[in-house]
Amino acid sequence: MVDQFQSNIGVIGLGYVGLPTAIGFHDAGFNVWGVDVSERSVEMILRGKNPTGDPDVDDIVPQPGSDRWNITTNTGEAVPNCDVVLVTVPTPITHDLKPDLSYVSAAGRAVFEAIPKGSNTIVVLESTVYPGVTTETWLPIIEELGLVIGEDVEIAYCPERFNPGDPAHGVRQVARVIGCSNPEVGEKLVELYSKLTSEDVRYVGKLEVAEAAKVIENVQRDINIALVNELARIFPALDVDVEDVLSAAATKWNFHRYTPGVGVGGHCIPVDPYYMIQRAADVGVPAGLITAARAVNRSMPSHVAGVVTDLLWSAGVPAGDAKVLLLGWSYKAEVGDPRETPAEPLAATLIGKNISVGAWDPHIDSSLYPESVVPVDDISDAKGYDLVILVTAHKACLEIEWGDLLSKMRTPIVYDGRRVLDLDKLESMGWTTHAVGKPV
Ligand code: SAJ
Repeated sequence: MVDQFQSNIGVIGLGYVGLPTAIGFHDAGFNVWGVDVSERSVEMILRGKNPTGDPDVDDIVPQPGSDRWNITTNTGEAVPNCDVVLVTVPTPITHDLKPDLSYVSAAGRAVFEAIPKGSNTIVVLESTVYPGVTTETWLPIIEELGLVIGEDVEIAYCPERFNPGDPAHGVRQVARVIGCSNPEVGEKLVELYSKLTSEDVRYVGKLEVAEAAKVIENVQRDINIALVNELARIFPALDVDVEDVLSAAATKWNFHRYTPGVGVGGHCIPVDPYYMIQRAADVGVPAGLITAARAVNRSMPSHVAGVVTDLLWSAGVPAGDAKVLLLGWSYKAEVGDPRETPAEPLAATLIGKNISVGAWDPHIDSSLYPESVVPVDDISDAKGYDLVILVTAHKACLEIEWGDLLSKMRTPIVYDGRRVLDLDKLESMGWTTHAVGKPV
């Protein structure tokens, strides 16, 4: 039975993390108050529909009728009903690659303004930030509103660890860490989150420890991917396929296998390192490795565009007349999410070289493509292309009718930007094949 103290949970922000979190607590027996600024999202959720791009959420949205499922655009209506409020709002970066904390600040203010005096409501930030953000952003608002920590409100940090498009790592299957200056509150939150996930949940001390843990999880991933991307540029020059080298190295028990690609996209991996870089800069400590890894990963789309351009010229395709088709636009397989997708700079670089670019991605609505990209709604309509780049390893991309596409190509060149295609099989069909990290 759910602990009476913590039976009312608020979730602010019902996106790819907040909605599954709200559903998870609802399924665990809690009264849930979900809030989102988007009328469209609220309306869809109230109809039992999934407004996020993650297909894993499609069939778990509670159907209308549950009296424990309250969805609204009004934070002020929801918060007074809640013992604990979780904030799962975006933490993007600005155009000059600085952390954008405006959503954290706005959501915090809306929550704190609605907290009843004396309720000691626990407010937990889940969004990815850098160490110090929760207190630096929220304490001034709490003080301005005359709220007292320990009487009216407590704040804590519990990073979301959710892997879109990966049903094995949903909110109910991932370990969690909780940071809070008040150990008693920390332990209460351990008890609460232990009702959401079957994995390990632990109190790790002050907020900054939990904030830092989350950021470095993604920094480490970005650096690891940058290593294989850098090797994917070195080994072809040595006439060696990087994938052969990585597979050989991966026979060692503690070699972590990553895969080179056309780039690193999404709202986590290419974003979070900038939070760490910013924080290091704030305290005057160099973050050279983290910065260099970002530069390597950000350079991949233009690197691939350069290789592809050379392939077109050496195949005799006249400059200014070439047509390239991108298979996949989303940043990651099996999700429909264009945020920070490497497809965008890849297409822009090719178009900048007077190459016409078409894109086909069954997970992405054509309205999301940039103006300069020609949407291909049905892959069987793709004809007259000189080169196809596999950008996103969607199952649908791997399973297209490669023979049919081949028959419609002007020049039958395929470039595997994710190292997932059976290049020998494609060669046997008549394709000329190339791939990231493979000698030309
Ligand atoms: N990528 C590569 N090579 C790799 C792995 C990924 O190029 O070996 C690219 C992907 O194509 C994609 C980008 O990196 O463009 C990010 O891929 P990702 O698998 O890391 O996917 P994300 O961004 O959804 O990361 C999520 C994150 N989860 C949370 O933030 C809760 C991240 O922390 C997880 O580590 C990651 O899932 C995961 O474990 O898969």
